[in-house]
Amino acid sequence: MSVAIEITDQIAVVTIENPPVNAAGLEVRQGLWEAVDTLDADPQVTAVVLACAGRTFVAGADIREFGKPPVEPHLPDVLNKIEGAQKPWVAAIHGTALGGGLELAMSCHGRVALSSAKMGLPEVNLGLIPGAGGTVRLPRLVPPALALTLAAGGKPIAADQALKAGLVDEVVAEGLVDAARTRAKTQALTPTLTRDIQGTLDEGFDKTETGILRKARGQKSPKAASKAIRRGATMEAPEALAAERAAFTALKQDPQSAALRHIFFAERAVGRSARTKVVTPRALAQIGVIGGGTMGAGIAAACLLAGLKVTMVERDAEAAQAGHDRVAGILGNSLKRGLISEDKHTRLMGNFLSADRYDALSEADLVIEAVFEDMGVKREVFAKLDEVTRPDAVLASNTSYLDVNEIAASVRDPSRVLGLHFFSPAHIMKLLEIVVPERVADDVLATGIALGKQLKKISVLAGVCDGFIANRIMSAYRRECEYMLEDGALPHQIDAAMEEFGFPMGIYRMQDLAGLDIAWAMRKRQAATRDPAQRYVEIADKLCEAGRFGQKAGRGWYIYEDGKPVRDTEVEDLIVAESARKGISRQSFDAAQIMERILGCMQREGRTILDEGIAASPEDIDVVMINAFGFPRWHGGPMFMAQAT
Ligand code: T1G
Ligand code: NAD
Repeated sequence: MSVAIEITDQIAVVTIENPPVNAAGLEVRQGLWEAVDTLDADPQVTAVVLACAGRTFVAGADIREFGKPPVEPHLPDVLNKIEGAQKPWVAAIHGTALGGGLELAMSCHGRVALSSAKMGLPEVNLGLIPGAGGTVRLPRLVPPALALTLAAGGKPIAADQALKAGLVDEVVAEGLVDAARTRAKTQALTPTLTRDIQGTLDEGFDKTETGILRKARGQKSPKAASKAIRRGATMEAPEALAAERAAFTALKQDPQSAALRHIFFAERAVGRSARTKVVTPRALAQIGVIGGGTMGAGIAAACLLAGLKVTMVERDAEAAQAGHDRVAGILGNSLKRGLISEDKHTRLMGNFLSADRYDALSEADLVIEAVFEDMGVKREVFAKLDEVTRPDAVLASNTSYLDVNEIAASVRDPSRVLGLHFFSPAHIMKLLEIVVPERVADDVLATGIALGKQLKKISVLAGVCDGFIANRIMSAYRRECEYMLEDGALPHQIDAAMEEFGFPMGIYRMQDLAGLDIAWAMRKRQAATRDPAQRYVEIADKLCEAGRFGQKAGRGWYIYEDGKPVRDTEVEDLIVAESARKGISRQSFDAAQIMERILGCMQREGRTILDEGIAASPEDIDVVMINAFGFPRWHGGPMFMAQAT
């Protein structure tokens, strides 16, 4: 770690080097504090450039320090010292200037950014608000509504947007430090805090705030950030700074921030295996995808968007064309939404081939099977792949529930088979369960992990069992909810309790959206081997027998009137009748009782999964539940909640 100073032509360049993201840890703060004194005292120095080594400008305060007592110099004090320096400081921004990093840049007197740079205030994603003057300096550089979007929305903006808004003074395509040196020579010594507010808290501000707070659901920090920006844009700077610090300190103690910091690090800790530390992954340039249905198309699109070449193989020419069109639709949508440029779209489609012959896979490095959820079909597909693919090609199944060991047994060399369980839609959902069969080779496992990284997924390793981690826990709490229906609750009460807890959608709305027939088919498949001693609720089967397959059928757990779910007395009468048929006297449930039973069930199943070695750590389970089913991040996950109580 270092804060180095190099002086040429009376301009000092202060360079922070604190890999991997130049977090503003204690040594960085000390180095900057001393640099201000040193350079103020040096008569040879007329101005200062603040730059960072490595891949990015300061990406924030060092989050790892938050659990410990704060040590001086505190970041706000360092930033005030820079702002009060006797010589102008110009920040040279590249990479991602985030949180305390952007606050640091705003305490400088000028800012130059590389055109590829991004900047933002993501503290709300950690349950915090900016704590080093960001909510007071920002409205003095950009219009308050944009300041609100940055501080309460938590998403970064690009350099050109920052330039337009006044957050940076100049954007260059290259020669960042030289441009900053040139600007420093004439930079005015105007402290940001003395600048005028860049606009009023007008109707646009209120509309922006309403939109952001609606999305916040149960999370506290967006509202706190909005209040802080209001103060920053209306109060005298000293009072606003003091209020910001108080609000930041309070949030840092709040359980929501502890939960969000837990999941921040958990998502970066998962997807690693001691077995793959010293092995080299196999090649990953040519991907094969078998099946161009919902998942196959999504997986193919995800691989194409990551720059990989993809050959899709379907049953026949017609299905191959249908699969091709699904992929073209996904990439066309990305183009329409401006996520990819025209020429990138052309290039990606040029990397894609859809065929109805398996020998099109003779050069594939890794093939992902996404055909019907039927062991017979999958075994046939793998037997064909065994014939046509290179012996070193990795073979993966996207199965949701089936035994990957059994699938691996369909090929001569099972060590090249693993599970890669994507979630729908596969090109959007970040979670990837990497299912580890008994005989998989270390470098095959490493190849699966490498693919997850290349697709920018959050990968979690799972052992082989029915449903791996996500669907196994989902099956458990789906059962628990059905027990509650028989015991006295109604679908809308359970959904309301889950949504009040912070889930984007209750379990019955979710089932209606996904379709009840998939789970029905699975229950019928499992019927023969179901433990007769286990309580079984027939309500969902009865809905399916009545053709109530969910929103696509216009009715499921709810009736759908112009797309909106409405309670259905027919369903509620059916539920009451089932309780009576089972001799259960129905009881009432409040939201707390409902969530207690759901969380308790998730935690019990999670502990069993850990005991069986299906998941490596409680963090793996929290990461899965948050990224597969929208478990509210600000609660940290079911296992985090269990250890917090
Ligand atoms: N502090 C400590 N470690 C950090 C860190 C941080 N701020 N940001 C990243 N890391 C680690 C991360 O754990 C991982 O470690 C490695 O760096 C690479 O990260 C006062 C109080 C910058 C966009 O919220 O968004 O400033 O796993 O895998 O995908 O108002 O990291 O390698 O051991 O994510 O290229 C505000 C959080 C803090 C930014 C890079 N700042 N970081 O993404 O790499 S609060 C943030 C990110 C604050 C002030 C307040 C991303 C990234 P390891 P990575 P990446
Ligand atoms: P789907 O029915 O939409 O697509 C399956 C495709 O496989 C069809 O296009 C079919 O033509 C093709 N196919 C069947 N037999 C084939 C063969 N022998 N060779 C080539 N192509 C063949 O199914 P889906 O929803 O995409 O699911 C595919 C797999 O992914 C299943 O194992 C499923 O459990 C799993 N999965 C599904 C989801 C989901 O939400 N749909 C999520 C995760 C995993």
